[in-house]
Amino acid sequence: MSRLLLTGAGGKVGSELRKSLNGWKDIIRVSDIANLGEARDGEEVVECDLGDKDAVMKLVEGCDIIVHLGGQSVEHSFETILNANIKGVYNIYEAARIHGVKRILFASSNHVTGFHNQETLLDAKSEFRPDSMYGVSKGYGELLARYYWDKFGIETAAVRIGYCFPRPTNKRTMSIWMSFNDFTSMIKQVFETSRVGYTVIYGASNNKQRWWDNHLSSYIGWQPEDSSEEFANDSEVLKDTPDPLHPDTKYQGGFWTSNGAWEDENK
Ligand code: 15L
Repeated sequence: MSRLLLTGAGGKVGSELRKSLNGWKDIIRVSDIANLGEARDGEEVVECDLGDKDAVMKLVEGCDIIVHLGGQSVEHSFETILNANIKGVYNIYEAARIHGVKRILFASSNHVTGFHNQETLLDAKSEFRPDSMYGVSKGYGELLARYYWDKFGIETAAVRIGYCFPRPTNKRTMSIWMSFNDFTSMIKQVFETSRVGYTVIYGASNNKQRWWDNHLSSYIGWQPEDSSEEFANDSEVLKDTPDPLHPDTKYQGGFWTSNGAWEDENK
């Protein structure tokens, strides 16, 4: 009997993966802080606040592999990020250690490296240059995952997700778009390959304009099949004529780099 835990199953990406991963393992345990409704065939539903260590211990018990999407997925207050993305990711790894989970896919983000120029081709060794407290928290998650691999032998693929939505909406997201289909195939490949160790994968489809080079994780064997080119003539994309000198256009993190501190903007 194999059981996959999918955290963050109520989010935009999570709800797609909830469908596309159904039936891949005997049971998919779907979890979120939000109500996920009735369990579907092949599912167990667990409502869980990732910041609650006891609840996360119970959540992880009995699972073989984890796709950890859960947490705060955009910029927010430090307190919210602390609970969901700092305590939350620690609770997941600690529960994995206690319950013997051997491999995790951790949903990191392109905002870990958001202050790199759009002209710079990044790879898994590129320096952290977070553009938000959210990006900082994802960098923490990557470091924690690295630590749990070196010290406790728990394997992780940390995926710096670009823009995982139905379609790209502007020039920036044309470069960093990842289809749900490609994300699903990546997840399956990460858990079906013999060895992962600790690796960083940039999560983008086979787009024409690329900012990321995944050669350091090529041993995983993931080949994205979709491309943002099929949306190149969408009116939304065509009408996006960004000012090349504006920080939103200069940096990979786009408008995240020019936003002020969340605390100032939400007084
Ligand atoms: C992310 O990390 C967010 O979760 C997603 O909502 C998008 O904003 C994406 O980055 C992006 O960079 O556009």
